Amino acid sequence: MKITEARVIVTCPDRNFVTLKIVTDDGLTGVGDATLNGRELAVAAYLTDHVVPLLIGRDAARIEDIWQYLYRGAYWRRGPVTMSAIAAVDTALWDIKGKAAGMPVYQLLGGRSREGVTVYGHANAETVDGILEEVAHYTALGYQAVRVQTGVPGLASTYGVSADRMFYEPADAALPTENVWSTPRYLDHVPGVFQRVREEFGPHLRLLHDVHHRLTPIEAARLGQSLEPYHLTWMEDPVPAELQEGFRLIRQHTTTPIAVGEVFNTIWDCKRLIDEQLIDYIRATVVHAGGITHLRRIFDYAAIHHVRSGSHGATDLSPVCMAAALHLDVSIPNFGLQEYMRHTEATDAVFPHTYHFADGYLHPSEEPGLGVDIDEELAARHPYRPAQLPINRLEDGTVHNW
Ligand code: EZ4
Ligand code: CO
Repeated sequence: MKITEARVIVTCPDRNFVTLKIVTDDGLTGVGDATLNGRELAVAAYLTDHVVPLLIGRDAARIEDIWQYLYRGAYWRRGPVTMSAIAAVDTALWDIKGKAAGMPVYQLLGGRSREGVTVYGHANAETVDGILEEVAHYTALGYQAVRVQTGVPGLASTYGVSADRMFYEPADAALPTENVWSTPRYLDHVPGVFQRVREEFGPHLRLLHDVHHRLTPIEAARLGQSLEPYHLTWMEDPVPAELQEGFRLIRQHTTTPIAVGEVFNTIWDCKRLIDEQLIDYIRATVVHAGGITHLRRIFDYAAIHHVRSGSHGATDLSPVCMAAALHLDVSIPNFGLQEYMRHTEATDAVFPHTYHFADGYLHPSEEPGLGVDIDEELAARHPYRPAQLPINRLEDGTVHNW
């Protein structure tokens, strides 16, 4: 089962995606997602120039060996570009192994640990009334968990809220748009929104909120305390996580559970957070954290520290990433929740897949491999368009975290 070819496909069916397709001499193919939102072409070049030439002639069955070869072999370890490239190779090789075995990938990971993958949707609106409508929309679709993002009075635009509610897309311009942020306005407004949502929907709906790295630890502690009466499932990315020790302070002050990890690339980014049980959910993804092989290593490490999974699932991760995530989600013992933002019709058409949503759960494909592919002819009709993520400034103009 030798690798004969690996193609890097860049396509923009409503947004940019980078996909790696590996072909073997016995005619099997596998796909892996390599999309790094706003920095797509860096990963495409890394793959084309530095990884694909190393793959040709290698045994596609040796997933772990190829992972180690690419990770250690680069010498320059870690980082989102390198780890997304390695992830794409790893994911494609798991796809090929599943096809060779005639089994869905989750069977190779130990088989099912649950009947379905509980997902959360995004209720986004400027006003509380708008949010109540959006939450009702998701509960009507069967969702058991909803992330609530709100506009903040006095701020023109806020992370997570956009005109097109179902297909929220932050990378909205060739050069970054600029938002204005005020922590005091935000901290004053958010608890009242959750009070209204709890009153309206009762105690059982699971509620989540994404702080998107904007607070300091003591500010996050205040937010966590003020949200305690509304029993959130998690408060996400309360502070930037470069300083893992910073989470100790939040933890000392609040019982609101904490989720973090969508920008993490390796187990080293979360080792202390997990060791010291400073978080409750680890949100790393297949694509940005080194593929199925490395993400499973992170989840296993989390499992022995009572930390559950909560993988990122925004629309900037392609259906290839989602397909792979579901095989992990359904098989690991410590699954928590899976984020599920729906892709647009154009994206779904380029990436035909057989995972599906029913009654608040996503179900992984039962086909051999991952159960997802890329239609290369259709992909070619959607050429790359430069698009970057916004930046954020405080009211006095200081650059802040977006
Ligand atoms: O801003 O994926 O939880 N989800 C998120 C996302 C991220 C985007 C960045 O590309 O925080 O909306
Ligand atoms: Co997030």
